[in-house]
Amino acid sequence: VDEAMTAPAPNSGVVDVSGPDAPRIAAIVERISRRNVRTISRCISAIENGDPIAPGIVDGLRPLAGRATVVGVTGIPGAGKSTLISSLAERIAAQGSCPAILAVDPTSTVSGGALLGDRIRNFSSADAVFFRSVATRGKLGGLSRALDDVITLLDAAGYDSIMVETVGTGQSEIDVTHVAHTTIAVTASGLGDEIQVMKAGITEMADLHVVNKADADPNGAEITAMVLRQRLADSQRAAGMTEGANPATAERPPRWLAPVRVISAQNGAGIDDLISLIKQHREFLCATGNIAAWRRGRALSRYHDAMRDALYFGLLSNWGPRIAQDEEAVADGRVTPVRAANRLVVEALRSIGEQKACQP
Ligand SMILES: Nc1nc2c(ncn2[C@@H]2O[C@H](COP(=O)(O)OP(=O)(O)OP(=O)(O)O)[C@@H](O)[C@H]2O)c(=O)[nH]1
Ligand SMILES: [Mg+2]
Repeated sequence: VDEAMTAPAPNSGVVDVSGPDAPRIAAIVERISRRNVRTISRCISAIENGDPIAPGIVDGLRPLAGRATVVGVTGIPGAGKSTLISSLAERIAAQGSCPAILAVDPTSTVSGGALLGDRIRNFSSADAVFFRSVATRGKLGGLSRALDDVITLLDAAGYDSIMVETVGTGQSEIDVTHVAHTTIAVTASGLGDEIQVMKAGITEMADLHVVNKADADPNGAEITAMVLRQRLADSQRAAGMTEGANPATAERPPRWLAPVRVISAQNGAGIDDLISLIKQHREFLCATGNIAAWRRGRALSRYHDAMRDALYFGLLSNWGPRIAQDEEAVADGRVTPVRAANRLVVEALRSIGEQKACQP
């Protein structure tokens, strides 16, 4: 199977999951379902590299996935995200669950893994925790699609608690809210928090807020928590005014009021409480039907991504010489990029239509 993973990609450009590639994919899926860590790692690399076989494997794993709780942890650099995730993972593993940790690095195109490694290896239950940092080679669709697929893979492999750390700058925290059931925003006392908190767009998107490092500065942490609670109350009031009640029942849809907790990731204060809040939030999502909507949305967005990929790779492999011509014309400025691309797609689709019309 490992040879299968490294075999050259087939010429079609798109892996045919129900055709000749099926046995190869089935074998890999089987090994992942038995939680073969080596195969899991290679498969994550295949996803990162945009290997054409990866989407087919992930599709094969999809029926096995759907049990994991996915927790996104975001926040300003140095707030203690990694330390918090380590504490959570250690506690969750001790309770008999099987955690996996992903560190997302939007700035790096090389997968490192060193970020969390040292800390996690200190665990008594180290083998139970899978960790990995995820980057992309910038080939395909970027980090959010890779992250979505890696999560499906780990879920199918039986990791029931998947935690994703992202740096709270740029696009990455937006991505994590799309793949996570619960997003935790971490801030800390002594980091110029008030201002940082105000600036961060994540404030309104997070489901749980923690103010970390309470051990080092208990008063500072309480003050930061107060500012945060005030800010959340203000934005919830503003949202309540625009959010329409159902005129038939005069009922507003149930809302989750994001709790704010003061913790110490380092000495473990507040970690058990946080684990129970994560469970409560998941129960809320199930009870309100939000989780079903979230699942549908995730599947649909993956469908549209896959359609885009299939079209793109199909064109690359079947229209090579024509694309080479277009590339030269675009580079020389004889035709504009968008016009060239549109013309190609229209012609390719028309030719598929004509082939179909010829068939009985
Ligand atoms: N006193 C104290 N220090 C902490 C606590 N949590 C984390 N730290 C320290 O804060 C520093 C940053 O912690 P990390 O967990 O690496 O923070 P991070 O948010 O993952 O940082 P980046 O990944 O670089 O954005 C480290 O030196 C930690 O030891 C805590 O609860 N109390
Ligand atoms: Mg970190």
